[in-house]
Amino acid sequence: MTDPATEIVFHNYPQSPVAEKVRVAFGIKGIAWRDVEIPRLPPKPMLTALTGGYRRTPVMQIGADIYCDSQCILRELERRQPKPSFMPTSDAGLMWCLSRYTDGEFFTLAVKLVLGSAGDDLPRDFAEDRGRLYLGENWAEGLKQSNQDLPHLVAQIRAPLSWMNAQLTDGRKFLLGDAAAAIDAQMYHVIWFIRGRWSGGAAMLSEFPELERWEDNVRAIGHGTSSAMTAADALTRAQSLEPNSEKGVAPNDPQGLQIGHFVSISPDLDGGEQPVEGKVRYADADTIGIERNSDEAGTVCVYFPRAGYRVFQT
Ligand SMILES: N[C@@H](CCC(=O)N[C@@H](CS)C(=O)NCC(=O)O)C(=O)O
Repeated sequence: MTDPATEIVFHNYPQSPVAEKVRVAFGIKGIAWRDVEIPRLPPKPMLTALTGGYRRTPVMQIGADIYCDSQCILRELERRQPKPSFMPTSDAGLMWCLSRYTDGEFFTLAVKLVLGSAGDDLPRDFAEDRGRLYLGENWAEGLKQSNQDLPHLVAQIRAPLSWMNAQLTDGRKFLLGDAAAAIDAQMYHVIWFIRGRWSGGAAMLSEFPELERWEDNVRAIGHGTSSAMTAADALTRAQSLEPNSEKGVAPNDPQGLQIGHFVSISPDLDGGEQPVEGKVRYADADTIGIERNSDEAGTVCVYFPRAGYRVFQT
């Protein structure tokens, strides 16, 4: 029987590219996980009860420990199950730096391309939600601009695709060699999104045969094994358990954080998102964990990456 305190519960929906990144990561490690399908649009009351307000996709839950953002999720998976490693070469530091590009600029370019080319075909509520999330307050203007800028956006995406194609011309199976790595999942999710959701995706990618071969290899990794779970069961699980993770703040915290400080955390960009509040339980250079209490979820610890998030002391 699987232990509810250690079982991986993954809150996601099938169309989410960022969730696809983590599903491939589950495949790399051969992980068994529980699949909680969340709504594509807010409100997501069962999810935000766990996270304290964070509404993006995906979120990973292990008992009463809640991991927000795929960066945080991958790091935690690597910590809990080091083998096979997400970092099969000795370049882990460089690979984490490179992932800030795949998850940041590269993903944003793909979002602009997909939203911009869909134009008026986007359902109104979806356009409003994703426009505000990714393009800021003036999202309607941003959508129009992306629509006019499509050839430029394609050029920005085509350049890194050509670099990856060149990297693969020696016949290697994955970007770093024979073993799949986190960077395969981190690059792949953007390409999966472009191929699946942009009408010109297949034609653009057909320019890059090595990349298409690599896509097949990543697809063949699969997603590990999953079985469905209801959001209500996931919430009950959090409520019935206590956070399990380490307590402590690493030396030299640049914001002077200490255990018990009351903070609020939000993505370091203007997506109009609700900050998450709680008391510091854990903080180091790359992760912060805050403890929260609520009737619905009991006591949980909610984790965010430090890179890309702003921590306010309240
Ligand atoms: N930095 C976040 C980005 C997550 C993200 O933007 N996910 C998209 C889905 S692919 C999202 O949340 N869209 C809005 C939603 O699902 O409500 C991560 O790496 O997890």
